[in-house]
Amino acid sequence: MKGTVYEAIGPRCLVKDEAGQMHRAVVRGKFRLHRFQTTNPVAVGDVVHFSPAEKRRPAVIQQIEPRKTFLVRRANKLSKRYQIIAANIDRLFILFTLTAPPTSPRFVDRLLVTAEAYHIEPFIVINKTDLYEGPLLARKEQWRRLYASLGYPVLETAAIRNDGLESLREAIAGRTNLIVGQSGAGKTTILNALIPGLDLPTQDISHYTGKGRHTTTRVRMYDYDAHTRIIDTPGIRDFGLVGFEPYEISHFFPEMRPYIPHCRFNNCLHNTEPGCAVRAAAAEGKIAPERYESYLRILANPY
Ligand SMILES: Nc1nc2c(ncn2[C@@H]2O[C@H](COP(=O)(O)OP(=O)(O)O)[C@@H](O)[C@H]2O)c(=O)[nH]1
Ligand SMILES: [Mg+2]
Ligand SMILES: [Zn+2]
Repeated sequence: MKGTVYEAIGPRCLVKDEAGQMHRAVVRGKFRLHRFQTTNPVAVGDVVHFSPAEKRRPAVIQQIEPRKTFLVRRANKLSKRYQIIAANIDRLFILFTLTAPPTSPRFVDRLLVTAEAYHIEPFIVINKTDLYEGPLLARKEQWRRLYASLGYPVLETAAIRNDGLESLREAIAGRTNLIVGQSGAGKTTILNALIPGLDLPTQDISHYTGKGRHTTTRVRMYDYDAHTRIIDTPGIRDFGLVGFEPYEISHFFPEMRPYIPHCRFNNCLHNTEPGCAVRAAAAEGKIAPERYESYLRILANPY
């Protein structure tokens, strides 16, 4: 039988078959799908082939289809192994708030780069628009213009008042979507507003402890409608860039691409190299200083 993984904890997972029936299933043996080592054999979003349960035996996963896209993070700080967080994601919705809490633009850029690297379509969702007045409203406009100028769709929502949800509904339709944002940005509020009856508790525990980055988290996929799915990643703040060389990172900044061929060295890191066209463009204001700053930080620390 064929199905899609909705929840995965180690080798155990919940699989929905093509008729909509849920199955508890286990993975036996090893599947190697990537150049790097992974800690989890199956991930939410995986398309799998399995043999159905028999008497006392659970369903067994026999094959995992190659992942069209995936997101990873390092299993822990020192590890060379990686955890696949979710697979076959079409769109990444990055929540951005200017207050309560202010979202770090570095965080947003890291996620945009990850989306570019793994061929997932990113959307910026500016949430809590009900709170923006005066200088905050002006800053919100600046960020909106910057992200739009890079070619990213920007949506604006006040999830608490159900404002702007229509454009969000249109953007998720027919796809597998993942919503990510800093703790407190309104991820859960948006999920609850989109899916009536879901009733997830708002305010992550991680919000209070400041932890939760590498703690056990339950990634779970929810059906929005028959063709649309939303993946929740509670406690996961950001993802790692795995499988890329340092000189490749600038290619994930769309505004840098036109300048890269004009650098003196073709493996230029756009840092201190002489004859760097990207650094020159940043100095001339053709690349936003905030974005160049994010680039240097990601270069120094890709995780
Ligand atoms: N003012 C305002 N508050 C919001 C909005 N969306 C969410 N919140 C509040 O922000 C807090 C954190 O929301 P939550 O959904 O738990 O954030 P999460 O940590 O990203 O899942 C809660 O108190 C929500 O009621 C919004 O659009 N406007
Ligand atoms: Mg939450
Ligand atoms: Zn350069």
